[in-house]
Amino acid sequence: MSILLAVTSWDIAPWRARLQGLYPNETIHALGDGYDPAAIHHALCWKHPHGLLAELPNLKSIHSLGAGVDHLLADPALPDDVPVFRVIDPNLTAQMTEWVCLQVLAHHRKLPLYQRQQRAHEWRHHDCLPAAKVRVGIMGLGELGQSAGRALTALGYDVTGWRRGKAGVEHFSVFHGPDGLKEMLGRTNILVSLLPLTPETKGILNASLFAQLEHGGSFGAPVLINSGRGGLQVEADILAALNNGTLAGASLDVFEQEPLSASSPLWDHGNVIITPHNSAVSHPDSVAAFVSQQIDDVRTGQKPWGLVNRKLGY
Ligand code: OXD
Repeated sequence: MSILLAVTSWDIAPWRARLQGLYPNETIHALGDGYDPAAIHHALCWKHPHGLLAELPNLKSIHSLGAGVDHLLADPALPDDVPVFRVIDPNLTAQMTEWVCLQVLAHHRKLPLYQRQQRAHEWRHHDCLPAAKVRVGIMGLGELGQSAGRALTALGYDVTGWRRGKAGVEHFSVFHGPDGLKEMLGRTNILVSLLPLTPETKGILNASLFAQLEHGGSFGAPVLINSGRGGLQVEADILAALNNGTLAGASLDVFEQEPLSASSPLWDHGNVIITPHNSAVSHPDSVAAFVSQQIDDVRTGQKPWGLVNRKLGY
């Protein structure tokens, strides 16, 4: 039985070392090693070459090494009969919660404006609403959205969330379905997107959605925060909305094309905060431990945590 690290764009050495420590009697293969395809039972993937998994005849499980699984489901030759698992890692969740809180606080407390004033050596105060009067709406209430919502609630924000289906109870009000989305957007000052990328959510962060956010209240124009996936957003619409005042600002960790082109006007927009898709980074220590539990569960016939519903796309 062997494990394959089907990983591109990351340094696999720490992953291999960590997994070897967890499975001292097994061979941990990586792309480019001369492995026997029939010996691979578990594939641990991050942006694997499409078609590769279909060539592993004895594959028992496919694991994403990140929270998102769109990189796996985009493979047209993904084997139909092999379960796909995603990572639910407290370390990833904590990082994402930190990033979302950082961005909400930055826009609420006008950090981009004060940074511009600092560069101009300008000492000027601007009024700021109390957190309880700032309405944060979270689209996507998986592990990441729920955790961010709880932390923002603890900071005193007026938090609501939206999910597609009805299930689940949170520490804050939850809307669901298309009508619920409309309702939540209409009362949202700061929109946080933590949605997965699916055919249904592609391009959902667009001009028509921005127009439905709350405008004209005491917060002023709304703010967009997206650390879900770049494919959720229409960047031309974000720029237009920033330029015509439909949006007051944005924090973006993900982009339609990554890395973001050096010529994108988003870099230079005064109220846009850009991070290079690192709001939550998979660390081998915690993620390998989580995935090894999934592998052990598959091997012993248990139901591992994190099974992906391929129809829903997450
Ligand atoms: C993830 C990511 O899916 O980092 O975890 O994008």
